[in-house]
Amino acid sequence: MRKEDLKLYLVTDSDLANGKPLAEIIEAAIKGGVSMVQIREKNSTTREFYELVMSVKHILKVYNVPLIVNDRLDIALAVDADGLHIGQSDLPYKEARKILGFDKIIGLSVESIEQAREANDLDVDYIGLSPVFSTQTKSDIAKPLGLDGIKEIASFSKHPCVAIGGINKNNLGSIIEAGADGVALVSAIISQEYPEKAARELKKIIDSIMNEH
Ligand code: TZP
Ligand code: MG
Repeated sequence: MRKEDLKLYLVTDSDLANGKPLAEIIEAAIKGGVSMVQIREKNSTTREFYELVMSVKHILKVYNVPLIVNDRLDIALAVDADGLHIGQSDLPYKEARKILGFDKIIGLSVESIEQAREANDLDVDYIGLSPVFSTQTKSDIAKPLGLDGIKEIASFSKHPCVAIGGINKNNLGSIIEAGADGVALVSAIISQEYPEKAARELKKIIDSIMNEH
């Protein structure tokens, strides 16, 4: 996996798509600069989740953007996704790696400094720092890590770090300044009327800050 792929990471939630097909939003977002996409569905049946991933897979292929499946190793395998994203209550990382092999990307969410330290002993491809700020999008979130948490984790983590939770155009710059390699967002792209424009605006901020350093 290329660290640059984490720069602007779109995580989906079809409940927030205002009825628009996810494939349409994803294509627009990629045109605007999204560099990686995670399909995350918490209110779908297995079949719906599978069909949704199949319906967006070709778009990601055309644009050469990695496709990551949230939590569901079986679906990641079935659709031959580029990777899997797991959290602290999902299948243990080592089991997921055993089944997926080293050709696939595995990302792991960490919700504390301690968990980020533990992740240094795992050969995950990236860690998700979750959440950086509070958010309406996910209900069962841990205590926000804040910018200080991001700074601290980025200073010792041997893995690329992507921050998630409550990120928008107004606070995104501060997260990159704190040392994150990228930002993962749901509502700041998915629920926007013009996802391409939204993604372009976010990407511009990231690039301007990364180019300064
Ligand atoms: N994990 C931690 S916070 C979150 C997830 C999936 C939701 C982020 O959504 P938003 O709309 O970008 O705050
Ligand atoms: Mg999970």
